[in-house]
Order: sequence, then structure tokens, then C-alpha cells
Amino acid sequence: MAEPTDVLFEITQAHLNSGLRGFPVGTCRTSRVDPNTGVSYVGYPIAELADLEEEAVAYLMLHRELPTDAQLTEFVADIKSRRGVPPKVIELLKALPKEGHPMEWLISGLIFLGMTSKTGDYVEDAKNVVARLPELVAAIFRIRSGWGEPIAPNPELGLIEDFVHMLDVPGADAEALTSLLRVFYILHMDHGGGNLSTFTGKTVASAHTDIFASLGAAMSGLYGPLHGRANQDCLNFVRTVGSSDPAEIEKFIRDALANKKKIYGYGHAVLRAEDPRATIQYGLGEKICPDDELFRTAANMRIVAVKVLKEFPKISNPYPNVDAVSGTLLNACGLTDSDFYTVLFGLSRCTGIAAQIVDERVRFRGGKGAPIYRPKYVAEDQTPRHVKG
Ligand code: AMX
Repeated sequence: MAEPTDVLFEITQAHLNSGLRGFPVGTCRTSRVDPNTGVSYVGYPIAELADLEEEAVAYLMLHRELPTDAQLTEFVADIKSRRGVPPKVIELLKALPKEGHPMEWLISGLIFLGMTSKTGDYVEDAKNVVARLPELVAAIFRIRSGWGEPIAPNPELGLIEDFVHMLDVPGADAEALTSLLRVFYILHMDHGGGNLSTFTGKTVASAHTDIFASLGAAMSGLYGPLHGRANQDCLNFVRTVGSSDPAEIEKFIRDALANKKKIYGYGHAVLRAEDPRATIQYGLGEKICPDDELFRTAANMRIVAVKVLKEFPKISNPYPNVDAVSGTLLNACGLTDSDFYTVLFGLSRCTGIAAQIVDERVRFRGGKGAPIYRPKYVAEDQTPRHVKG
């Protein structure tokens, strides 16, 4: 057990302006990211959770233990009873500019949900987030894509089955899409405490801001191309290669690096091995779309890109991250507009961030909650001066 006076980290001048990289700032009880084995939720390796009921994993986030059968039945019923996005929110979504990115719609939608239905109780609001976000996100897809009116939730269905029902993606195989999105939802739920979106959400909530506005801020972070939006860029990157032939892929990657471009889907701030979430998705792809040309491109890139990136010592991690292949799977299952992929990531990640906000706000420091965030910035080039005299 660490003592309050134990030194965890020596801060030097070189650490300033480095994105708080590696600074210990708090504790996280929902998940942990090991550089070599990847993410585990409350001690369970992600690979052991990927095939569970999605509600069981959401319960794990909120309670830090897997539910018994009876607890799961009760939790599923509770979440179902909380469904229902206020009609006013749907009307507001209809007024949003179509040229706005779907993540801008999600950020707005979270604020609308907060304006219309926040309770101010972090635990209640976290459960409401889990229950209502699938309907909000499905409405965003349908309205912004012009697929028609939003579809009401079906109380008979589980969380993701209902999401797929409310999406009603034109031409998609609902069964394949449901099996993919259930795994996608579980894999993206949480990733330690310090990733940009989670950290931002907790920072904003530390001012006692409600969970919906805090998640809106978190999703603004996820929207960034180096963070969550990388999954849409990854599919576009794979599409641009234009061939699943390994020699063509290698040429494409070498040209991209020579032109100082990123190899999307590769690299990570913490991981130093292939992300197990990518490993799970490559396996899923071999089951649901083995002959899809884009999936074959991504699968061959897994070998070729690692070989090439290893030639660049400055790149800390030459291996695939969570986004390397997810887009090709979504595309193969009928979700072809990559602009929406980060919204699917956000739908899932909001559950983990909400659980972490609950911990920080109502459980830490004997229930008082962590205090308002206030890191120190060292004043630079600011010799005292005066306007007059
Ligand atoms: N392609 C090209 N260059 C890369 C690279 C990649 N995939 N990964 C790292 N590098 C470069 C960095 O740009 C940096 O260059 P610089 O010193 O000239 O600025 C150098 O290698 C060292 O970077 P790093 O310490 O290995 O990584 P990082 O912690 O700074 O950044 C990440 C991590 C993910 C932003 C970076 O690997 C990257 O840009 N990857 C491509 C985008 C991507 O796939 N993002 C998804 C991340 C997962 C997520 O949040 N969804």
C-alpha cells in the first residue's frame, strides 16, 4: 500500500509542455492499460469480456464487479425503464446543420439531453446515459443521413439489439451488425483514466458540472483526429491504398511516411504491442467478412505496416491500435459512412467515462469527491511590467 508521502514521479523542466505524458494524477478503478497486454476492465482482460452481454460489462463499469444472473436481470430491467429521449431533443437535432460532423451532433445532443433530463445525481445520470445514448445516436444517424424519422426503442430488446433496431440501416444485415456492434461497444468502453476524452470529462465534472455537459466536453476531445476520430481516418486510409496486395500496400506505406504522413491505425501513447482490441477485431473479421476486399487490405497491412514502421526507431509502437481494422468491419456490415464511426466509439466510451466520473464525484475521498482540477502552469517570459510608468 503506497504511503501519502511516497514519491511516484520526479518532475523536471523537460516534463513541461509534454502533454502531461505519464504524470500520475489520480487513481482509476474501472480499467487499466498495460503497455504489453493492453486494457483490462476491473482486472478482467478485455478478451474475456468481449463475448459477454453488453449490459453485464456496463454493470461492471458502474459496480466494479460482474453481475450475478439475478443482478443482471435487475440491471437490464432498470436500464430499459430509463429509455426514452425527450421529443424536444429529437426536434432540436432536426434543426442542426447537416454539414456539421456527426460528433458535433453528438456533443450537441448530450447538451440537449442534459438541458431536458439531468437529475443532478451523478449515479442516476450515469445510468440514464447508458440507457438513452443508443436512442440519441440512432436518431443522429437517421436524421443526418436522411434515412427517415427516428425509430422508437423496443422494450423487448437488449441494449445493442435495440440500437440496431433503431438504426435500421438501409440494406444492412441486422444480425451481423448486432454481433459486431456488441463487441465494438464492449471493446471501446474504457481505456484507463488518462486518455484525453476521459481526463477531460473528469476535469470538467470536477467543477460539479453535470454528467451530460461533462461528457459533451469529453466527446469534444474524442472528436480530435489524433484521438477518436482516427477510426474514420483509418478506414479512409485503407480505402486509399486501393489494393490488398502486400507489395502495393508496402509501397503505399513507404510513400506516406516519406511524405511525413501518419500511418493511421498504428501507434499508441501507452501500448507497446498489438492492441488486444485490434486482435479481437481481426478475428471477428475472419468470421463475418473474410472475403471483403477492404478487410483483406487491413489484414495484410497488419503484417506489412508493422515491418515498415519498425524501421523507424522514433515510433514507439509500430503495432495496430484499436482503430486499425474497426472501420473495415463496420463498412462490411453496412455502415459505410466513416464520418459516423467516432460517434459509435463515443456511444460506448461515454459509459466508461460516466462510471469514472461517478467514482471521482461520489466515491473518492470518503465520498467527498476529488477536488476541482487545478494543475500548475509555470509562468514563462512574463517579467513584471506596467502599462503606465
Ligand atoms: N505514423 C507515422 N508517424 C508516427 C506514427 C504513425 N502511426 N506513430 C507515431 N509516429 C511518430 C509521431 O508523430 C512522433 O513524431 P514526431 O516526433 O516527429 O512528432 C513520433 O513517431 C513519436 O511518437 P510516439 O511517441 O510513438 O507516439 P505518440 O504517443 O506521440 O502518439 C499516436 C500516439 C496514436 C497519436 C500516434 O501513434 C499516431 O499519430 N498514430 C496514427 C493515428 C492513430 O492511429 N490514432 C489512433 C489512436 C487510438 C485512439 O485514440 N483512438
